[in-house]
Amino acid sequence: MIEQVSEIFDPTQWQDVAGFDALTDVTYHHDLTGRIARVAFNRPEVRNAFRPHTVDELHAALEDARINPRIGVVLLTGNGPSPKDGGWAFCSGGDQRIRGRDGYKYAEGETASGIDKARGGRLHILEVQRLIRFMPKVVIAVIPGWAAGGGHSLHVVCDLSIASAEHGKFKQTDADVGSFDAGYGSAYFARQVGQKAAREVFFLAREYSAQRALEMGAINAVVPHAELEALALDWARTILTKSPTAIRMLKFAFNAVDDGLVGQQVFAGEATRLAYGTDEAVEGRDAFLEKRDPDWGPYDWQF
Ligand code: S0N
Repeated sequence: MIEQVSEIFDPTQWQDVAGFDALTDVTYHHDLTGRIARVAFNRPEVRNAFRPHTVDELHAALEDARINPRIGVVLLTGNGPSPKDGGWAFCSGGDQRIRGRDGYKYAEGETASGIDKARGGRLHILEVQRLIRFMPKVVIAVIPGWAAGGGHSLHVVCDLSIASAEHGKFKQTDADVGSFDAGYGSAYFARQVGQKAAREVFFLAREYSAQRALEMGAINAVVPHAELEALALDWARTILTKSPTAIRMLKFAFNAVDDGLVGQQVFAGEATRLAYGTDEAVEGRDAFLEKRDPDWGPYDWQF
């Protein structure tokens, strides 16, 4: 039996992932078919705030899920409740105790051995955002409690979001703490909920409920707390019945309109990959390798 990492985590549904047994700040599991990944913040005593080491682990687990061809859906969530006060969180953003003038620092005693100190000041949570955005798999934010600050931004960048009816709460504290996500966290959020609503969320920095988030179009579903992870698994299993190529092309199509030339590059890369699978492209390659002119005769100029 694997460890009960969160009160609403069902250990009978999950298995540990080889090579990830030394994680401290996140937990990482695969479902029993090896096709769904669950990555969870594991610092419930600070509402799952991330320090640089948390982000390193988060990135490593998500990257492992990205490159695993069996995995089709990733659930990103937060373990809980807090042993201090019973509070729940998805993620409360950057750990404010160790934020310096030039970014987030490894606090004394928190430096992971072997990690280059020069990496400590980077806002590398943005690399995690890009990993979620560009991985050709569906990432679902499973929100059991607070999504605040940079944690709010992470749910924004996920493909789908579902939240606990009882504990799911949202707040964009960036302007309260002199920090701001001027990228996906704000501008893309405005694409989701509209300019007026997004500006209200950031400029007033008030708490809003899961129900209000649903009404704004910021999330996809609100469910009883005890059913949250079961619903996430149900949605993941439904997605896994779909065509993987259709899902990846659709995700990149949804992204492309907001991602400029990078969005076009990602979508175009997939188009090229698909084209490589045609006889026509094989003829082009073979003609070069055989030092002859290509014979495009069999290939029509389709309309
Ligand atoms: C989440 C809040 C609203 C929960 O309130 P609640 O339930 O009343 O709990 P508290 O008593 O406040 O908290 C319980 C314990 O947890 C600690 N704690 C909570 N959040 C943090 C945190 N972020 N850092 C460190 N500790 C935290 C509390 O201190 C308390 O501990 P004890 O019991 O010891 O007192 C509420 O907690 C809250 O407002 N939290 C702060 C939210 C916040 O402002 N986060 C930072 C916002 N900024 C970022 O995240 C920047 C992120 C970033 O790196 C970035 C940079 C550039 C571009 C993009 C981003 C990006 O956004 O991704």
